[in-house]
Amino acid sequence: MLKKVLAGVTIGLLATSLAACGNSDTGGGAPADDGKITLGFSQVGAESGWRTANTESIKSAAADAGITLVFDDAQQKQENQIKAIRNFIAQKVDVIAFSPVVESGWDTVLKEAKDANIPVILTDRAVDSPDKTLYKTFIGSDFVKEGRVSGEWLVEQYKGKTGDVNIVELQGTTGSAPANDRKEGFGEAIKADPNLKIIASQSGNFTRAEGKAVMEAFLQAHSDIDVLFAHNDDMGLGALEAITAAGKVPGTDIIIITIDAVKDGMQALADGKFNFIAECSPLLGPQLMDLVKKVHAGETIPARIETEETTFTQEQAKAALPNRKY
Ligand code: GYE
Repeated sequence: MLKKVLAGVTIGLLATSLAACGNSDTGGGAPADDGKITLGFSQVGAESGWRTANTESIKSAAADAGITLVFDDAQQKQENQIKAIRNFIAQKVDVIAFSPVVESGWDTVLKEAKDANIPVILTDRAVDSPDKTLYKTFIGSDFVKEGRVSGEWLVEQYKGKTGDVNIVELQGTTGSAPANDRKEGFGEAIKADPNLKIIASQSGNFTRAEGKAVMEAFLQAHSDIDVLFAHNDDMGLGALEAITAAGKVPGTDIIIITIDAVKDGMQALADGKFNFIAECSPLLGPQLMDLVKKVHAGETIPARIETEETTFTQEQAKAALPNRKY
């Protein structure tokens, strides 16, 4: 029985290699496929305006580039992302890209992709794997810089003034690269003025609902909040509701700094409710598709590709708002 099966397998293999020979004679070379690249993309979720714009950018850029996209929404759960990546490996996609919800815990699944010879591109968020050969490149923002420019702006506002400045911080998703890095950059920058003190810091998971709930708790615990630093616009927008409900005027009684610069955030800034936004661009799709093609063709690419970004004051937001696409 076993012999028969083995014989069958051998014949099957022979037939395949003969077919492959035939292909190369006609200039085809590789095993038959439709010539299209299939990209498996595991998205974090749909937690913010930034994320929605990022998903749209990736989907439309894939369509424009003629790349077949297998898209998975992990709903902010690492276990879902690991499952999605394993599915991509089983489906034998050509390239895997993903935006890791948190930084740690990826080595095993990335090793599986590497063993299957499927290149991986990190999009938007980084991983802390010491083995840099587990992925081809990282494309996204310098989150430390975003935190730093936010802190530097604040230091400027209080230059020459005396008295404590009480800051509350709404952190992004616990353990995510943008939360870790923005906290670090901001914390470093405000060291320049010893009056600036973070009196409370908690995660609002990058969502409006959690931003609002955590800000309510901050306001109940502290009557003397001067500044809110929110790691994204959405948490800042949620916090606006809590601040207004507490009888305070956002942008005046409490200075508000956020990150992203999505349309709703820019509107709040132009309306005087926010005071400063550090931009983080979600429009990574076209660049990602370009990299997918290069990686698939075996071309060497830079290990890290950073997005160019700016910052906005209230006046700059008013000027930029009419042309804001997302
Ligand atoms: O700032 C936030 C989103 O990873 C840069 O994730 C991204 C962040 C973005 O939920 O709004």
